[in-house]
Amino acid sequence: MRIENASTGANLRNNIVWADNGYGIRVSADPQTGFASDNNVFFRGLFGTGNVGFWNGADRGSFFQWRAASGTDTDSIFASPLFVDADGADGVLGFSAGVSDGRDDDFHVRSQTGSFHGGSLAPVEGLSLPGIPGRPIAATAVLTPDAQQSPAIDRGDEGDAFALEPAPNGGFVNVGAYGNTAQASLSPAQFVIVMAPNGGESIVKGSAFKVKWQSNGTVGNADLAANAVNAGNIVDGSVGSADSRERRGLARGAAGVIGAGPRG
Ligand SMILES: [Ca+2]
Ligand SMILES: [Ca+2]
Ligand SMILES: [Ca+2]
Repeated sequence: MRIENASTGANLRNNIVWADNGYGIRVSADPQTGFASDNNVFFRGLFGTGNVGFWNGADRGSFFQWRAASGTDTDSIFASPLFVDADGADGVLGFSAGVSDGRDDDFHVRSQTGSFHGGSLAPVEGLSLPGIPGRPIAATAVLTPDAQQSPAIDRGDEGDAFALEPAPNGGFVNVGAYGNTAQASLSPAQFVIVMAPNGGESIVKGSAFKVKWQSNGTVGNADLAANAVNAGNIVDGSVGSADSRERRGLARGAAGVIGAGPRG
């Protein structure tokens, strides 16, 4: 994504941003006014030269560099979105002249509850004859449970619409192209997703910070636990009610990882 030409107020939410080369988000210096970005899933391949972002005239290669420089994406993560099959059965990503029109590329995200393999929101070309194009037809979607669970499911902004997603939709919009559509991947009956902090943040010792999660299907309070890499605990006040999705922690150690789950 390129933000440029003195545009203001750009707000990027609920996107899967995968850049093996070039930039995931490239913000030139003049349009930073009002720029906002959050609830995204970033990724890049191991062997690419891609940068997560470009900010203030410099490459921000890693997600942590991007987040620290831009001050955005506190509720975003860096993880494989676990597409069903991004390059499809033929192993070719996108259109390849004379080989494939790219319809086999499947950007639904994997769900153990089920995802819509092979479906598409746009029509594809039906049976054609030499010189005679086929009619537009709908690709057939087959609801299929996957072995893995994509981190994009229910990670979207809590204020964004999700009602077009089929049940069970988790009560939150999915990140990616199929969020809030009839082909959104299905949610588990019960889940807790820790939105922030989710690893890699720098938090000044003694300062307060926000612990935020999104959950559905849980009853009662949530238990928050902290595992400090260095000495000391990272969270003070570990219990919040289930419908309060934000609590404040107090940083005591130098670094740590927050986990949360429904109270057993
Ligand atoms: Ca393909
Ligand atoms: Ca493939
Ligand atoms: Ca959802």
